[in-house]
Amino acid sequence: MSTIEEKFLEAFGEEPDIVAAAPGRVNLIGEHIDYSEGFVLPFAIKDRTLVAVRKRDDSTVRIASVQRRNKIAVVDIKDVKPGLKGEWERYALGVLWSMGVTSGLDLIIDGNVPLGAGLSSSAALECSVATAINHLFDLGFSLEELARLTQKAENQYVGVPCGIMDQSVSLMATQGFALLLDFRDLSTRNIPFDVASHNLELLIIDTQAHHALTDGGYAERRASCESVAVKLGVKSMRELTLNQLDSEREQLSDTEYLRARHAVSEMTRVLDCVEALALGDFVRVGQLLNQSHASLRDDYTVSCPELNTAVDASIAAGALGSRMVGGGFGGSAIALIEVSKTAQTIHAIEKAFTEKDFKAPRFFTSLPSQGAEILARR
Ligand code: GAF
Repeated sequence: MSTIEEKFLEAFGEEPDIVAAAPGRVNLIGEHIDYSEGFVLPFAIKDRTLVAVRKRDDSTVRIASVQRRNKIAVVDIKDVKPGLKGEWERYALGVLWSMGVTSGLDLIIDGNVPLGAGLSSSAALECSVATAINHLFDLGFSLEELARLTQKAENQYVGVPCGIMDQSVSLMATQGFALLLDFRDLSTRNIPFDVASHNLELLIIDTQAHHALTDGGYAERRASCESVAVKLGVKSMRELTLNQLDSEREQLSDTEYLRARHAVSEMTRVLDCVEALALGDFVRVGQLLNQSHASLRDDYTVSCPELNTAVDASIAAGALGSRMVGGGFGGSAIALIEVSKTAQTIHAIEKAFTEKDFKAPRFFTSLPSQGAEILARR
């Protein structure tokens, strides 16, 4: 297999100035609370997106993708603003826009983060480009600033109303650790996540059910949390307790109450999970994963039949815990399982999917991996 430098040379006839990489992620726990100033506990997966970039002397931007047979998108950097039509390359162009790039570039993208599986292939793409550009032009943005700029690209340029979790972990993760992120101030803490030495593994189940944050369900959940905050006179769900929510319930619609109950209870589960990990209590971690899934399914209603089937089948096959991850409405679930039960869990999930006539799921596993980095520079 040729290197990304060779692929760049093939596409553009010259060598790149810089090569960067950024990973996808799974979120162990803390779902749909990044936009409510909550805590989350994701880790970077081993699959990542690579980008090779070269400066040009004019204002042309050319972007090729190995996965799309080197189809090259060509635009003038002066035209790169929200509203410009395009396809996948908008994720890269949005980052150039949010970082204020004004000169021409050639870029080639190559990656193996599964697309549409809820494993943040878009954040991996954005963060690889942001990392390369930051170093190529010596812009000196901190990781926190890069997280905000890549989120801005996705919100304002691509038009997806995502929070900032995926970009943050793709940029800031450290190998061997899950990343506790506090969205009040974007502060972080590395939490050792060593499943292997407990003979456990985290199975990632891509349900292959459609997942798109642009479909409206995601924005609707965000809006519910915002309206609860306004009605109860707080800045975000972070300031609420379950007691307070119960005592002020009559001010909220039933749906708002349930959405807020998920957000408030999920924040507690994240902190409980950090505590359980510190004690090496994976049985407790499993219980918290199960509770998180039930809350996302019943209170936040962002699950779907395929995700529920994957979770139920994992638990029936002996998983310590299982839950949907990411935005929901499709995408992936995770199951915390004993390594010796991997084959039987996979078999049980496949069987349940066949019985329900669902598309066959795909399985992955990953240890916590390294966040974005520069791989080469000339
Ligand atoms: C998606 C979003 F992009 C994240 O910001 C986060 O809200 C997640 O859904 C749900 O936890 O991945």
